[in-house]
Amino acid sequence: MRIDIVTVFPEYLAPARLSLLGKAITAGTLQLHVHDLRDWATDRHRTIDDTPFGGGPGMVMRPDVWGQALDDILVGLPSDTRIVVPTPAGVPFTQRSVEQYVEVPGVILACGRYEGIDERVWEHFGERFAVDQISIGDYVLAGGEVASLVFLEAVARLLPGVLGNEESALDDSFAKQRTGGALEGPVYTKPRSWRGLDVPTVLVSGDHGKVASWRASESTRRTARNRPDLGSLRPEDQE
Ligand code: 6GU
Repeated sequence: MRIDIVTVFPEYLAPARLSLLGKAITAGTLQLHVHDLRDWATDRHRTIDDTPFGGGPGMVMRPDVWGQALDDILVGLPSDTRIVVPTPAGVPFTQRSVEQYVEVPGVILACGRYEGIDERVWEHFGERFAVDQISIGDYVLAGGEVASLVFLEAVARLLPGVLGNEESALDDSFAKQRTGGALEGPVYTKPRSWRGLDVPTVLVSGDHGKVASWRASESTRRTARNRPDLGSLRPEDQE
């Protein structure tokens, strides 16, 4: 899968080359291209923003600069490349979204800063490409870079061969294979007794059936406590 990221802070994406993501890049499973938006500015000061029409605080990123950047990056890319715009005003980004992006050949992440990007950019490119405005949660970040790292890591770990243990993705919180997409329960390792606290005995019983049903009930309990909103997504709760 090819991912292009356009940003005014290319150094912000340095962590994308570490750990699991770094390995996926080295292995060729993930092709990552980070672009500096200012390379498409046309003036001596490399200006990429201006004051908002209609007034108000802050600055808005210019459509001409973004337009030229996206034109150049899109040359030769497949027509089913998706343009993803991280913004607090976007559609919630969920594990369901992640599973869909894994299937596409490529994504361009357009990182806005300041008050955002001139909306005409998306009107224009939306005629030829799918443009998805996504939000990673109900809080406001200073720009799309951190959200792009979130996107990258969530998608890359589902690419074939990226996770060391392919099965561990199936067990994850929100994994679709888990009934109703519930949360993962607690986990334990050695030592069996630590500071007076013992590992639940069922986990050392050797009874795989009992272990599985204990884990299922812990998962249900944790989901009800931490995410009562997910409870209503369980198939048995739907009419
Ligand atoms: Cl995707 N971008 C920004 N700038 N802020 C956010 C966000 C994205 N998701 C939540 N807040």
